Amino acid sequence: MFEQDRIASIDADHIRHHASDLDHLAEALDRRGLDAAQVIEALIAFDVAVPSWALGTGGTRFGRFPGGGEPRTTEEKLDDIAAINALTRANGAVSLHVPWDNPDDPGALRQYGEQLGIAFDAMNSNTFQNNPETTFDGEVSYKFGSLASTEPEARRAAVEHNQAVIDLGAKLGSNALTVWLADGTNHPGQADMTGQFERTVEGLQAIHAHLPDGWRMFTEHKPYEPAFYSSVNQDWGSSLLLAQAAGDRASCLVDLGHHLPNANIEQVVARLAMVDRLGGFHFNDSKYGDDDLTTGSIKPFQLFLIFCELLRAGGGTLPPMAYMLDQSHNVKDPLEDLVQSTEALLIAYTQAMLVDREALADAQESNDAAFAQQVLQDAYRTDVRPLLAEARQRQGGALNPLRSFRALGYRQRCTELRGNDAAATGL
Ligand code: PSV
Ligand code: MN
Repeated sequence: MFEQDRIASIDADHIRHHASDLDHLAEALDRRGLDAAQVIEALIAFDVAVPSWALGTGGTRFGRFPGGGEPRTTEEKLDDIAAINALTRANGAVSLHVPWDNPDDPGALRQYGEQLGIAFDAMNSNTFQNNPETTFDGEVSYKFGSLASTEPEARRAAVEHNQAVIDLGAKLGSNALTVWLADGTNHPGQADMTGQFERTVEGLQAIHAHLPDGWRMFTEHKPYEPAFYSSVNQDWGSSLLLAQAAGDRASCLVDLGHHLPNANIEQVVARLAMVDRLGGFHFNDSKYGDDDLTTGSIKPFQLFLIFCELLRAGGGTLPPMAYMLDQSHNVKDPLEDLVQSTEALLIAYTQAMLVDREALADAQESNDAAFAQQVLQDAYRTDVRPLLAEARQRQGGALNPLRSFRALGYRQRCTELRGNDAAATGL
């Protein structure tokens, strides 16, 4: 991967300015009664998993413009994650999607991950596409749904696929399964919506019963696409009902793009955390729908407010759950986009740590809306980037991961090695 002294030599010209920016910020925080050292420690502990399906160029149904040097195998996907993790020190895990990733030798892949310092986060099943193994080469189809299907063979295939994904994950050292279903309808009257939901509950219960000790499962909701009239798991209410019915180790996963326009996502987060059924996140950003854009690039204030709710739920610390990215990179280099998203997450998290939570609680208690807003804005308007840089530096990472990624020429080397036409599996 990258040699440590190369990362350090790129930063050598910038280290003096970084030190003075950090001193200045630490002093300002100190005046506000905040301890920069504590924030840096929390940042060092934070990690967000990279989705294996987002390491190649994405596309839309209108086309795809590959960028060159894309990973050809799951191993090469891990190489890419290890490359950015060497710089960000916050991407030490991968979230696999089966069968887009379907290792012949899970033990060897696990070992490969260990060598690179990459762990296996939540596994993702796929019953939104037929695949020869689980749908027996066309004998069974998910065209009219998977867990919700009226066809018993399709439901059985979907349950068995999810159970097989759990078995594979157990061999890799993962401990969670995310279930996102495309099940729904395109036309009013096409299906009995109650029947669909009841069948889905039955399937999720069978999958839940298969979880090994220490495993969790997540239900991921989404209002539309690919189903455009109704989705079985369309919002956080349905997701909560499904998780509660599935079993006590099931909770809800919130993908930031899976809400109808202008939904108050921070409130969704607060509600699910309150009933102890918030299991994890797929971070991304959106303008209109499930746009899968760079995290924090469109609504950074919303991201900050989500982290405020998470800290509220954790009594000042981030609750342990599955923090993952889920994006599609259509015009940017996927690795650069992931680096920028990771930075945006860390910024939002840091700003949330700077909120004077006592002052906010007092303002809320006394209905002082103006002061409550000021407390939030004091934190949100702080440029916290020197704290992030310091956290990375202390772990051997880069002061500025994007600058270093370009200077190290990783993409050029991948293109030489993998070619211009390599296409990663995934979206
Ligand atoms: C669906 O849009 C989703 O957000 C789910 O997490 C899928 O598993 C992923 O994208 C990839 O299709
Ligand atoms: Mn998702």
